[in-house]
Amino acid sequence: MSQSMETPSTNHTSEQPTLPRHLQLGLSDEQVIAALCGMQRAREVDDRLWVLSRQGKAHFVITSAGHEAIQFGCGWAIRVGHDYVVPYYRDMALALALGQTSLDLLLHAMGKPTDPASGGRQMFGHFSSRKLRLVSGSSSVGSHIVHAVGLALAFRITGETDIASITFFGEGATSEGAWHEGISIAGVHQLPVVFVCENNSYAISVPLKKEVPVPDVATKAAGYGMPGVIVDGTDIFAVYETVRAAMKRARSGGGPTLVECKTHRLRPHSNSDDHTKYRPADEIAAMQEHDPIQRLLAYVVEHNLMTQEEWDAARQSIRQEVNEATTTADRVPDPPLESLFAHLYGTEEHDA
Ligand SMILES: Cc1ncc(C[n+]2csc(CCOP(=O)(O)OP(=O)(O)O)c2C)c(N)n1
Ligand SMILES: [Mg+2]
Repeated sequence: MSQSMETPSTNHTSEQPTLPRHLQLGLSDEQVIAALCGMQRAREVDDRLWVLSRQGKAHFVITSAGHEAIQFGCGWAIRVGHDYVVPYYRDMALALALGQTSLDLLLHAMGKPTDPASGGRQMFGHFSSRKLRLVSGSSSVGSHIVHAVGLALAFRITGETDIASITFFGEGATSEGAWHEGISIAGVHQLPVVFVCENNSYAISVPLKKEVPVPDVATKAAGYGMPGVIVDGTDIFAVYETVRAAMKRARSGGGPTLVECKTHRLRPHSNSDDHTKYRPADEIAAMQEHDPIQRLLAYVVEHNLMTQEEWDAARQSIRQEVNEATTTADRVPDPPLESLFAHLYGTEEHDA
């Protein structure tokens, strides 16, 4: 190896060693470790849900595997309990990043009356918390975009400043009517809202080329009067840097931004799907190389934030926590039959 190749990485203008990426972004070692553990917790809950589905205990499973860096990177950029967050069904890791727990998610998945999202009323994936300003979405793809834009319009009408809403969706949603209607209004009024597209190249079995007419969703932004930015969605730091700037811009009256985070859906769309029927085996194998958890782990080990042994112990304790949460959630009695029509529009209780 030549002398020059052995020289440690330097900043050539000042000759100072280059600061690690997280310190450049103002993130502490502890924040990075917490995000890595949170992403692993999301993956562990995800794994558990597939098992519970096989056991007939979780009726619906929708995976966040492969999207964790996007959701935790955005979690850093959101002022929790202040900004409004309008997620979509794939945002389980985001719910954890904002402060929900493994138990909250398991109660939700198992339809228990103590489910904090909806008291067991909603299909899994409708994350919700008043305290976290996490707004329950609708199952109809793209329809929640108008909710996020409506919130931003409400801030404008009521004169609330230094606040933004942020909404999440897949690239398939950008072909829905509600998406166009919502993002148009945001552009027309330059509202304080950030649009985060989690582009995993598939809408269930439909590949990108058949659902989106352009290679990059971000280019659509130009037609709605806002900037569009493309980010590597497996790089938590790139996501944070971009979304932090977009949120700052929105909160300070600069208008909306469309951020496209490119990633991979590492698993089938849901427990009703088998992606081996439409994805080539080599594509499925190759995308495992782009696992965002492995990417952040490599960074953490490289910068001596954690040793491999510490990581192994952390993983063990996360699994233990998810095991305990599963047992706790499983022991909660199911809602009584008499409550079947509770909280439904048009019922006596609701009308009273
Ligand atoms: C209006 C509407 N059409 C179809 C569906 C069925 N559906 C649920 S998720 C989904 C795929 C959406 O893909 P994308 O927006 O790329 O998000 P991803 O699931 O890939 O994260 C479809 C077609 C639906 N829920 N609502
Ligand atoms: Mg998609």
